[in-house]
Amino acid sequence: MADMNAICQAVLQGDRVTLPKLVDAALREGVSAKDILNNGLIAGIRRVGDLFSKNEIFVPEMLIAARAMNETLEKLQPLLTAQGVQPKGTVVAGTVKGDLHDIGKNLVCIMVRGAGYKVIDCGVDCAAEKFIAAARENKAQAVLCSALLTTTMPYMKTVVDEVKASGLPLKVVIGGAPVTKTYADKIGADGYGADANEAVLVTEALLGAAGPAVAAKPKAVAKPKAAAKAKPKAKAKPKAKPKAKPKAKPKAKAKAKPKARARKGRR
Ligand code: B12
Repeated sequence: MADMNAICQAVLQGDRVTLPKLVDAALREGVSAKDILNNGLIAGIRRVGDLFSKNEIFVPEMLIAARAMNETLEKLQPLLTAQGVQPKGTVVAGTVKGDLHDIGKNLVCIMVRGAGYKVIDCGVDCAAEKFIAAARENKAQAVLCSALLTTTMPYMKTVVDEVKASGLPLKVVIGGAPVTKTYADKIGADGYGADANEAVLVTEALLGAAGPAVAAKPKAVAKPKAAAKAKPKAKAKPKAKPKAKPKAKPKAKAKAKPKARARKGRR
């Protein structure tokens, strides 16, 4: 019998060998691509997002999981289209003008795409006009804007202002290392996310999570072995215990979520 929990687990482990085999087996058994997407793949990538938010896995594990998920999604895409599964919405994403950092933005794109949205990646060094043109062309509902430099962060206000001036029904969500919830509120952005998982949660909150690709809650899934191996023993801590290194100035929306990753230059 098709094992959705095993698919979920394979995403979590980033296991590019086992995952397509499990998906093929499930398809052969007659499970719909939509069920595989919702109850296996999305459930798995959500778990990845949760663990990432809790600092229980880190960027490399998240990228490995996302790569396995994306490869499988590409394979499932024709079947999903044939079965009439529509994306939950469309967003455009990019790093603002003057800024070439794209690792965080790419993670955001991967996770939001994994959550069932169509993501138009505008790349780096994006002027407001580029975001707006892409949103107009693709009938997007939101702009996800990233900045990593304190010198480029103020350009997010230009994006917010120009989006408002465009008259398009677009939400603007911002994020990136120097960005805070307070700053997002100050410039009139509609949403802020501290990491790629929050990018998904905020997008869902603003655009609505309901739709054809809503994932069921995953069953208990073990942490990826790679993550456990990668961490030094000293770092291992019981799940319920609060994090040892809270940030001096936590982001307002981050629900006291500290970042264990070194973030020099973060405000
Ligand atoms: C890698 C890196 C580079 C690479 C970028 C490669 C690439 N393809 O991205 C290169 C070498 C090109 C680079 C160049 C520069 N860099 Co640099 N760089 C970094 C570094 C080390 C890591 C950034 C990173 O990828 N982090 C990992 C990702 C996963 O985290 P993240 O980007 O924060 O994204 C997460 C969240 O913020 C959030 N998020 C991000 N975007 C969005 C968007 C939305 C909508 C949401 C909801 C969430 C969200 O989700 C992500 C995933 O969880 C940082 C140091 C640091 N600790 O951050 C410096 C850093 C950002 N760089 C810095 C500087 C100064 C520069 C340069 C100016 C250096 C120079 N003198 O040339 C240039 C600027 C070039 C330019 N015009 O952009 C400074 C910025 C200081 C400041 N306060 O402004 C930093 C902080 C280093 C430092 N401590 O001084 N850099």
